[in-house]
Amino acid sequence: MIIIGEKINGAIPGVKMAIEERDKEFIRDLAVKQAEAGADYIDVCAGTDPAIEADALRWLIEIVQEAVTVPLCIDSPNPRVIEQVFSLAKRPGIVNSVSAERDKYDIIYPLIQGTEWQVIVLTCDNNGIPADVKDRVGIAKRLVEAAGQFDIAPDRLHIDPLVIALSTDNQSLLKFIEAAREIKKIYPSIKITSGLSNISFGMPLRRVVNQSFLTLAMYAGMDSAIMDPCNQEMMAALLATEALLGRDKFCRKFSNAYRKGNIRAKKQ
Ligand code: THG
Repeated sequence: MIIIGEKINGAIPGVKMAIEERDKEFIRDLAVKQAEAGADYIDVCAGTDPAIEADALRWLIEIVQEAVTVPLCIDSPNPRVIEQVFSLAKRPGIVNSVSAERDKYDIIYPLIQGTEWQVIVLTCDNNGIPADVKDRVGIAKRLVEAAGQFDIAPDRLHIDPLVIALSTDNQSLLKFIEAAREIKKIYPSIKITSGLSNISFGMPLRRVVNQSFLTLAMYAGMDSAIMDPCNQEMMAALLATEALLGRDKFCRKFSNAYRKGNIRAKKQ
């Protein structure tokens, strides 16, 4: 599993305040902790105020790169902002994200053409997330074909089929799985990604629901997750699932993470 650490996000109140106060230590600490916990990429999202977003993102990117060598996942709904900060990145990472809104991929695809950058592709358009699996697969196809025009191969794409809250659609996970399988059937080398917390919106015991989602989604072929790597129970579930799926020889990764104190369960 590819782990994209989600903790540096201006939507989280503590991070929002740290950005406003330009509290370097707070951000550095989040970068270091996520790297130590096993993040493969560090998501940086400044929040949505367009007036300050680019400046804040520049500041975040500099701090993260000073603190760790883990590559970035640059997270903004505004492709013009991504364009402005892109050249600051010292090593290829992931752009988060494009969707079927043409003005987005028209900017992002040329930006990463001829590089090793990857990109997250949301299967939504101006009308939002389609309820229907067929429509989501259709959007994915359109965006993969468009990427091909810029020599961006499917193995550089993470398709995010955008999970709807289970409390609004009781078929939500089943649709996610069906979309993932359909898309992988067409493009076997493509990656499927997802955030882990949308599924449980409006439910109690969200962590349990998120964890169960992770396990089932991994079994269905999810390759990467935008998640909190410092959540030791979630990481335990992730590594246990990897081992159970035969991807952890002699359960070495699981044992090492336990020894390092990176994973735990509430009660043994
Ligand atoms: N898909 C894509 N990008 C995304 C999302 C997605 N970016 C934003 C979001 N969804 C993922 N990021 C977050 C960031 C923080 C939290 C949830 C999603 C959050 N964090 C809690 C905190 O830090 O306080 C802790 C959560 C925990 O312990 O598990 O709530 O879906 N492409």
